[in-house]
Amino acid sequence: MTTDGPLNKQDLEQLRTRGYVKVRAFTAEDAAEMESTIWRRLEREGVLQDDPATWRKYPGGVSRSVRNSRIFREAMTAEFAAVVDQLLGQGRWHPPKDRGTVLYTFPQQRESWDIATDWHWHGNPLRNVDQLRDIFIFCFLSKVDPEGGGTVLVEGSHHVVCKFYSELTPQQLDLKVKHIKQKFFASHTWLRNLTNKRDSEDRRQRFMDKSTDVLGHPLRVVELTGDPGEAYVTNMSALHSRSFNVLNRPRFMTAKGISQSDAAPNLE
Ligand SMILES: O=C(O)CCC(=O)C(=O)O
Repeated sequence: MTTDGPLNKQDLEQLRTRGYVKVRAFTAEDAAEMESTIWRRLEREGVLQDDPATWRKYPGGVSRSVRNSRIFREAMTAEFAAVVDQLLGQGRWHPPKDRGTVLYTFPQQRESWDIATDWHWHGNPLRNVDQLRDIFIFCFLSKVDPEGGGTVLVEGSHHVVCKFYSELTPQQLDLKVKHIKQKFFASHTWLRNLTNKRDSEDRRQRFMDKSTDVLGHPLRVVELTGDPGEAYVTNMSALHSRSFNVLNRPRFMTAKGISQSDAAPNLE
């Protein structure tokens, strides 16, 4: 990671301490075209943009077909590529072959917005213990306002996940990831409550309105919100979860991991 690039010192410090930073990944026009591509796919399933009565998730998902479209393979600003160069090193990452999994949530009938309980991280946190090697990108295709279904993320959690992993014995590291995750969430009351489906009282106040010290790091849930084409570059070891959409328009985002390659850079 270098200060030579679009991210300034403050951005880099935020990514290091909190685990996320906002950048622009697509132009607003490309984001709109990506959203239209998703609607065209949904319309084949009878889910019509102009008719909220048809807005329901269909079991097949949309990712596979839209990811093959030109816009999903090509959209990326030069600034975004420069950000990834800055973080992972020029020549040390391959531009992904598409822009990732489509995340969409239609408005949900709920009394109020709340913090979900199914949290996870991606990849192998041991790779990110001493330096950032894996990033996970959340992009906004539609405008996503608070309580509009934007992914939620635990600020600071990459430190705790990486610390937990680095203290596991070789035998524990051999366990299935599912079991390691169970062990992790059982390791502190705050994490246990965050993921407890029966925990329902004042979750926003306890998990979002203030930080709590968990294993030496201040943790807090933040909601990712933004405008079409904006994106959060996050540490892949940061805890995140789907969220609820209690507004009246669908949320469309994409998620994609990018990893630093182990091979030496080829800058020719
Ligand atoms: O739907 C969401 O916002 C959550 C996405 C997510 O957890 C993931 O892509 O790993």
